[in-house]
Amino acid sequence: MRVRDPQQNQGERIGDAIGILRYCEKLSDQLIRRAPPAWRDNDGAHILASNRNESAKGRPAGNGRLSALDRPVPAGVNAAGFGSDVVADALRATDIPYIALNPGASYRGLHDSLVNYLGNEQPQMLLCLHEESAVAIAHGYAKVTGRAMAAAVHSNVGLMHATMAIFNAWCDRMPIVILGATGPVDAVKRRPWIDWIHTASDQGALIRGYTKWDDQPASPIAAREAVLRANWIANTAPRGPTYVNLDAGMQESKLVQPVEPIDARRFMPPVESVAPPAPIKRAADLLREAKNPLILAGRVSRDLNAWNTRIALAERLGAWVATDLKVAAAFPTDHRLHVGSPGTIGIAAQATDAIREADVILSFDWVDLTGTLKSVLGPGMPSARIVQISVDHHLHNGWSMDYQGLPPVDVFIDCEPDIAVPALMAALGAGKPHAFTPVNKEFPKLEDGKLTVDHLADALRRSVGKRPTTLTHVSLSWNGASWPFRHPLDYLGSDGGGGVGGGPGISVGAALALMGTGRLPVAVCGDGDFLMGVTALWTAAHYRIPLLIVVANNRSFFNDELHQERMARMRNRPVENRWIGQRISDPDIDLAGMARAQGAQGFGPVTAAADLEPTFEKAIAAVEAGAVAVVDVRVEPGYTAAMTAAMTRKSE
Ligand SMILES: Cc1ncc(C[n+]2csc(CCOP(=O)(O)OP(=O)(O)O)c2C)c(N)n1
Ligand SMILES: [Mg+2]
Repeated sequence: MRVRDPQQNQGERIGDAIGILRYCEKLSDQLIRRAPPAWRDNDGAHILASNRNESAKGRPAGNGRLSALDRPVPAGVNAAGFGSDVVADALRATDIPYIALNPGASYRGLHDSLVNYLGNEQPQMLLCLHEESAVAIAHGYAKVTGRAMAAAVHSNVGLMHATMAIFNAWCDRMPIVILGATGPVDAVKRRPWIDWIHTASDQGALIRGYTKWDDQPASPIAAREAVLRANWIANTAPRGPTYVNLDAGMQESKLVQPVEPIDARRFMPPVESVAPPAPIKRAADLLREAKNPLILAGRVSRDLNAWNTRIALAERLGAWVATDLKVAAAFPTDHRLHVGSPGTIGIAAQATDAIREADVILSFDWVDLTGTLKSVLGPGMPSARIVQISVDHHLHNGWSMDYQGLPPVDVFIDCEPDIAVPALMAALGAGKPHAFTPVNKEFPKLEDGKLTVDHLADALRRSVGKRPTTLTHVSLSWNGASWPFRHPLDYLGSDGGGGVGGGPGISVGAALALMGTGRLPVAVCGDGDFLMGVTALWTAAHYRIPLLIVVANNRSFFNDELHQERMARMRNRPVENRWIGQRISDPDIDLAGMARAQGAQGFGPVTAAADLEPTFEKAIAAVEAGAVAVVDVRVEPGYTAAMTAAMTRKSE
């Protein structure tokens, strides 16, 4: 017998098993017959094309360079023999190329199936040093592809480690299929002590408030269905993480009879939503008459066509457009219609004016519409008519308030913005497009003799030059004015849930998805963020995933220094104590050394602005040669004025 090879055609596959084995093989054939076509082309167009509900072209598949790593010796297993083999087959049927994991005995059955039954291919394991980075990597992968990757975590404790990353992905509306496990549900089968502490009667309760769906299937057939459903639900808008908890007893049980084959595709039908015609017409009527329309461009896809249609709509309407660093690039930030520059917290002054003056506000699933309107207009009813395009309400639950305040809305369009925008264009009908040309927006002024985050950004931008670059993450100190976004993959948004420590893992996952696209993945992390998630680097180094991480190292959890300053001012206490319990110095941490220790290349600390460009150039060369590179830049503490003002507001 030969080990199954997912790349072989059905006809070529070996079928020398007999009897029951042959029957099981048929099942597996059904499940894996869709050997994914090459996902990538040279210019990366695969991820620019619509990446949902599409033909197999848009589907992610494994990367050739990675699949040469961690090869198992052939195990000679050709047929599903155990419960976990059926789960593995189902996972392969989803076309998910990778499963990021930290191991655990609770899923040793599945682990064996992935290695010795599937041959560690499709999905290929990505070993992680912490469950938080396993989930963050899947999160970052989804940010680029729009599709779920898998992550596997150990029972109870592994899931506990993973929770913050799951919450981040949930708030970011990113799909992930998470597989977990529990000690045998049947107490008779539990080993003393360890199986008991790692069994919970309702493990899913740990994460039910911030996952779309979870299940604990009791049989291999039920587990197969659960995996397919988890993938289907995670990838259907509004997207989010799902969780399947695999009973160790079920995984390790021998199949007593063959499992009936199914056509897995029929259990994951593409959910195609359409723009509702009546609200689209009402919105078009409002927008046609608007004197000062404003678009708040929030959660949208990485699709280039959709990006171009958004630009066409804004130009057709002559509408101002605001964007947000909490989410990925939604509109060219140096387009003349783009107001101000995007921020994570707080709105640029120009965007504030546009909100005040707007008579119609068109929201493309803006993350916090209520909060944004209130922060500018105060608590009263806004006089502008409001059109909200969103499917987010389908996800809201009573546990997490990440849905934000309930906005006043005049026309509600219940579909994704990508679908509504072309329909709006059609409903608006012919009209003279407003002729606008891109403008040169000013970059932040750099203060002599200092090394600030603006200096870092300026030198990084120059060093990157014309290379297509994806900012996979930015620090809280980042100034949106320092880096224009001109393409949907130029920026991937923030961590979603405000969970510090997500930056490195998310960036590794994004870099994985960008491999082979010709794009340079660059993360800018705060030192606090970097230190909390730093072991994600080892996974990138081991799997040869090129990535540049620049640490905006102010040697502090500086965000909270501002909060302590605020407290001190409000209470008339000494402001100079704000650093205590915040500063990460004495000793200063050797961040480049932490990178080198994990097989990455470390540069710095850079302490003079003049050294930035030469150092970045070396680091970029290393990344282009396939390395993970980290540059430690010692920046002065400080945030943008808008961010500082929004953060330190009086809260009574
Ligand atoms: C898991 C987690 N712990 C704590 C916080 C509170 N917090 C918000 S920002 C921040 C500081 C982050 O430090 P760093 O990444 O260095 O960015 P800086 O503010 O220094 O620019 C902290 C501790 C959080 N959001 N998430
Ligand atoms: Mg810091």
